[in-house]
Amino acid sequence: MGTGLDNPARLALYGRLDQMHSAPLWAVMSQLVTPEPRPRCIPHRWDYAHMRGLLLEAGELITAKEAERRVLVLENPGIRGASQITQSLYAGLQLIMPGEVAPSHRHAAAALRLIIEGSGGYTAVNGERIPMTAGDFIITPSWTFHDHGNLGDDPVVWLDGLDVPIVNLFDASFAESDSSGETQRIERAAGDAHARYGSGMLPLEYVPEGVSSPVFHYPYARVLEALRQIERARTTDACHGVKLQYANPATGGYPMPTMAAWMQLLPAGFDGRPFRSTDATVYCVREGEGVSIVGDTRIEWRQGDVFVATSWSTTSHRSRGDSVLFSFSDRPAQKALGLWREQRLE
Ligand code: 1HN
Repeated sequence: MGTGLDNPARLALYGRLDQMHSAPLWAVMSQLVTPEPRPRCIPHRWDYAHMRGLLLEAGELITAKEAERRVLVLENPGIRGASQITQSLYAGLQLIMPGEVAPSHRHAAAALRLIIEGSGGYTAVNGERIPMTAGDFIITPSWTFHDHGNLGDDPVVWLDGLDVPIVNLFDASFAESDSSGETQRIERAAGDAHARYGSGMLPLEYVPEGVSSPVFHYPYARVLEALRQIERARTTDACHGVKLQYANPATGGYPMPTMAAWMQLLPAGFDGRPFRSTDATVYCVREGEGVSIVGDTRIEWRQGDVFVATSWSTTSHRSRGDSVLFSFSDRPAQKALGLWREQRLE
């Protein structure tokens, strides 16, 4: 469609519209309303071995306390400077050294964490101290106080995922430090929530008012056991292998309103069929190695690597040995807004 940029009378009008903080829709409409997603983000992989070296270097130069959070932001190469890994999500790699403390604070943005390495780390969420073990999935729902520490002898590293770009899209950001101190007083034993919800029972006092899971900690050992059990009992999905979704045990729904997360097992030699969905997805390789094809990009991955598949780009996964992939996306937000679509291309 001609937009009239070659027409002097039209151009003159556009100039006067511009002075009035106005613009002709017909000149921009095809950019606003595309026939299908046209992400500015691109598929990309962050090599863990390389990023780990940089993270440890940062560990020598700045303390967790001074930084508040010592994190290397994973910036999508298509939108550098935006502190975003996708159009709607933030991701980063966080390091906490033995004896360090990352002080307690809270914010409107919700966070999830996948522990990559180290033991002896903990995060306290709303008065509950959660031990961090490699592979564990931990959530920090919106406006919950959280602080981190490392009581062990080794560096602890994890992947952070936050819905910061969604919060900022709505101009709904609030944040504050914890006036009661740097480290939360522990009010509930770790595992309290598991004792209540892991049984499949609901506590009598349970009131289904929260929008987020009352369980903040999903230990890896249990997830791996479940994946293995399902692998033995059923055929694997042609696109996704054996894939489990982290759930709010009180509702069966997503753990948080904006973000979903999964762990999937790709058995040795898995050669997945292609699929695509509107939720750009961040993967972190928990175990093994393989190759994913995302659109025209071939991504070779191994343990610790983080890679991102963009919205609506045809994706397929292949695994050499047994592999385990963690992933997260904004699927619950898209579903709540009636926007989410997926397609299997078998
Ligand atoms: C945050 O609070 C943490 O608590 C990590 O560990 C990353 C990125 C943006 C904003 C807040 C944390 C963050 C963050």
